[in-house]
Amino acid sequence: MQDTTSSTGPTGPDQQDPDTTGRFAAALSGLAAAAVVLGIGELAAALIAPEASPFLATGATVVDHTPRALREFAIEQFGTRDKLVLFLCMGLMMVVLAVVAGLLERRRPYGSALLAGLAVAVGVAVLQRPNATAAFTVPILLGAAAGVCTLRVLITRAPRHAAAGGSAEGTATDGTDASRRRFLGLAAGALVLAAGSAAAGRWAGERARAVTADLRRFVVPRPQVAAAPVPPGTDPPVPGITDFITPNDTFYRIDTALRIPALTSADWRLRIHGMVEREIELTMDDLLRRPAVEKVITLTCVSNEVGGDLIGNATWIGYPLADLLAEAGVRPDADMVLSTSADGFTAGTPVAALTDGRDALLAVGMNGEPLSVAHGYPARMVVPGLYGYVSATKWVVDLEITRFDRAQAYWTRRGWSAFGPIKTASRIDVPAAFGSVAPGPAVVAGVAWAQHRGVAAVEVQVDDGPWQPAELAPEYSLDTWRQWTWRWDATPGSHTLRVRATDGTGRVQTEERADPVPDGATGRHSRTVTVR
Ligand SMILES: Nc1nc2c(c(=O)[nH]1)N[C@H]1C(S)=C(S)[C@@H](COP(=O)(O)O)O[C@H]1N2
Ligand SMILES: [Mo]
Repeated sequence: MQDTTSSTGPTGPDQQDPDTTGRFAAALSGLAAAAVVLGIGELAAALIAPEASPFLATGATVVDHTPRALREFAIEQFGTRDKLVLFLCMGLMMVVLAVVAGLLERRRPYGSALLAGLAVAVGVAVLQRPNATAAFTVPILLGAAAGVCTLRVLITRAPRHAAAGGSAEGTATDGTDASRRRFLGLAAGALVLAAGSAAAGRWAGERARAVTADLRRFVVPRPQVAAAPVPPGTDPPVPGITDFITPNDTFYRIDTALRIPALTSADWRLRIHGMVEREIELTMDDLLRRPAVEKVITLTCVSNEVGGDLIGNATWIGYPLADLLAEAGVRPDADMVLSTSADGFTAGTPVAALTDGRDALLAVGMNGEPLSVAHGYPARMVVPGLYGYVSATKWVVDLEITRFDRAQAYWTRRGWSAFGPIKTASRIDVPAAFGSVAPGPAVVAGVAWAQHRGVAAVEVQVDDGPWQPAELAPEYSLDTWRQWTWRWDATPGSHTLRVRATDGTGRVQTEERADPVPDGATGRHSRTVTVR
C-alpha cells in the first residue's frame, strides 16, 4: 500500500519514546471495545428485558453482595446519591479494566480473554436477578462478542513503530500519519457505534420504563373477599422445606416471550367476544371498579419434570372470570375460552373450568403486589387445577369464546395436549440432593400437589421397604400444595428415599414414568442419600 501523506516517519513525542503511541493506541482500543460492549449490551437488553442490562444487573448484584455495614455507611455518606456513587465507581473500574485489556492485547489476545472472563462474571450476575431466564445472558454475550471483535480489529490496525533493529510485523504497523489516521478513524467508528446503539437502546427502553413507572403507581385493589388466613402449621419447621407461599422474586417464570410485553394499565384492554350474547371490552378502570377477591392458588408448569421446581403458590388478587363470562353471556355450544396475550401467545381453557365454581381469576395482584412485568402485568389468568400452558395467560388482552374443534392454542399446535389438568405429584425437598445425613432420627420433608382434587395422603418408602405414611401439614384448600414431613430412623449406608401422594379422589400417584410432553410428567420422585 502506498502512503503518500507522510514519509518522514514518526514525529513528535514518539521519537523520544517509541512505545508511547503503542500504549495510547492500545488503551484507546480497550476503551472503544468496552464502550461497544456497553452500547450493544444495553441495546440488546432494551430489546429483551430491561433487567438484563449488563451494567444495571452488575450494579444490582454488587449492591446485593455488599456487606450491610458498608451499604449503610454508603447511604449515610452519600444519601440519595449512593447509586450515582456506585455507578461512578463502576465506571471507573470499567475504564481501568478497559485500559488494562487494551494494553494486554498488544502481544497476545489476553485482553480479549479478560473481556470474555468479565462477560462470564457479568452473565452470572445477570442470572442472579429476580425472574432471570437464560435469555438474560444474551445482551452481555452479544456485547462481549462485539467488544472482542472491536478490540481485535483495532489492535491489529494500531500504528506500531519500528523497534531498534527491525520493523514490527503486519501491514499497518508503520507509525505513519496515514496509518494513525486510519486507526483513529476506526476507533472513532467504534465509539460512534457504541454511542449509537446505547442511544437506540435508550429509545427502545423508554416504553419498558413507562411500564415500570406505571407499575409503581398501580394500586392493587383491596379484596372485598379476603383469602382465608393461612393456618399455623402449613409451614412445618424443617430447614430446607419449600415455603407454603412462594415469594414473588423466586416464583418460577415460564413463557415464550424473548422480549417481555410492555403494556401499561392505561393501554390495557380486555376484549371478550366470539360465541357470546354480547361482546364486551374492559379497561383497567372498568375492572378496578368491580369487587376484587383474593385466593391462594398453586400454579404448575406442564414442563415440570418429576422432582422439578416449576411450581409456585401465591396469594392472587383479581376478578372471578366466571362473572366476566356471565356478563358476556357464553353460548351453550361453546366449550373453549381462547385467551391471547399482548404478544400473541394463546391458551385454550375449557369453559367448564372457568364456570364450575372454582376460583378461576383474572389476576392483577400477586402476594399483595402488582403482578411483576415478568408475571403478566397488568393482568393475567390463574386457573386452579390446570397447567399454566392451557390456562395462565399473562399480559392477557383477549378472550375468544369458541370451541375445541374450531381453535387450537399455541402449545397444542406444537404437539402438546389440548387439555392440561394437573397430575398428582410429590417432591422430596429434604434431605437435599447428594446430601448426607447423620445416623439416627432424621426428617424427610417436601411438598405434594393435586390441584382442585386435593392431597389426601403422602407416603415415603426407603429402599424397597414398605410405604409409610408421612405427616401432612393442614390443608389450606384443594387448590394448594401440601407440605409433608416424615420421621426417619436413618441407618448407615446409602439409601433411596421415594415419595408418592394420593389425591382427594383416592387415586395414588402413578409410578409409571412419562415425559412432560404431551400432558405432564409422571413417575415418583426419589432421592439417594448417604447416611454416615
Ligand atoms: N403470555 C404468555 N402467558 C403464559 C405463557 C407464555 O408463554 N406467554 N406461558 C404459560 C405457562 S407454560 C406457564 S407454566 C405459566 C407460568 O407463569 P409464571 O411465569 O407467572 O410462573 O404462564 C403461562 N402463561
Ligand atoms: Mo408451563
